[in-house]
Amino acid sequence: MPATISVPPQQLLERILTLEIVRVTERAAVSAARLRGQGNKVAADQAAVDAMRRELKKIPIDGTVVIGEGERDEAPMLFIGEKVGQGGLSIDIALDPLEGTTLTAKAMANALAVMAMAEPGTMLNAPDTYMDKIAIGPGYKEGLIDLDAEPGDNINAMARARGVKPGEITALVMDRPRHELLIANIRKAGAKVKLITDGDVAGVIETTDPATNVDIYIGIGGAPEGVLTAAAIKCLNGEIQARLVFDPDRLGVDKGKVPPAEQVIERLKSMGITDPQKTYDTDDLAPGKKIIFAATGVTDGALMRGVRFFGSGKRTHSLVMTTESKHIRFVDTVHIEGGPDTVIRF
Ligand code: VTB
Repeated sequence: MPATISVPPQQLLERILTLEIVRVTERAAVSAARLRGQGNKVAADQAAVDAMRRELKKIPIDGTVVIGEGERDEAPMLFIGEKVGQGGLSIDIALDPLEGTTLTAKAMANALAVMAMAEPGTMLNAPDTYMDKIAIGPGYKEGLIDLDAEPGDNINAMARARGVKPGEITALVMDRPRHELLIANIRKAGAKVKLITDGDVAGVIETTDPATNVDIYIGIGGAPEGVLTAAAIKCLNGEIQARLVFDPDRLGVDKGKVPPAEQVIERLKSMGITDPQKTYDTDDLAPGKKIIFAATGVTDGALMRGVRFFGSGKRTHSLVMTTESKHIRFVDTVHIEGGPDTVIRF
């Protein structure tokens, strides 16, 4: 009798999709990585999108993109509402085929291909606007940080909780004019500021890894990235608080640079968000009990190595984790090209 493997349906998500999701982020990362350092972020993004879409077709899911490359009209592929997969288990998908297009175009650290899957209706349908965020790793009591508190108060709370002086706390912030005061206030409290030019999904995840020395993430980044980050933070037992931002003054940009507030508010309503000022916590952003998060490094980063190309193939480094099993897997894959006689060296 041939052996059969049966997986109870309630474990399908974790057992089968954990590897499938990595195949998808790996493919996107490899395609984007081929265009590293060429100064063309649009081409790198497109390559990642095409690869992710091709790979998603092979997965046994009835998937709906809830966080994607934008609206159907503006994004030809992987737009919000797009159906993906071969058919099967109903799943919502949040994705960013290339988180850090500029980082990739400039061959700078921390570009990722990212994806999260969850049961239908269990990830916030966030619009393509901005989000004020504060996040920390696991092990702290709830309510330690507060999105509305002064940066110094959050730093002091972290320092007390860790039993160290504020000078030993490092906050990660995106280097933007809108954060000038924030950065000054964090430094005034005595803490260190690590600045990143882009890529706050990787930035927030850094807070969960003691090896990075990053304790807290603070600042305004993308809203879709906020949901992806919440999915990751939830798998890691960390905490994120966030609120949508679309006021040009707060973003430090000229009016005209972002859609008018009325337009954003209408759009929020159509997505089911009636209170634009709401403060979201991790469970509001990613309420799912079954979430899988995966990311593959495109360029080298604090958490993962970027794609390495060698004579007969390439090697990728990914992170995959779920809310269910609390396993954090780093997947190191060697992809061999060529036939059975290929000399495998990596
Ligand atoms: C944010 C951030 C992303 O782009 O969306 C940023 O969340 C864009 O911010 O991680 P600006 O408009 O201020 O440049 C990333 O850094 C990369 O997609």
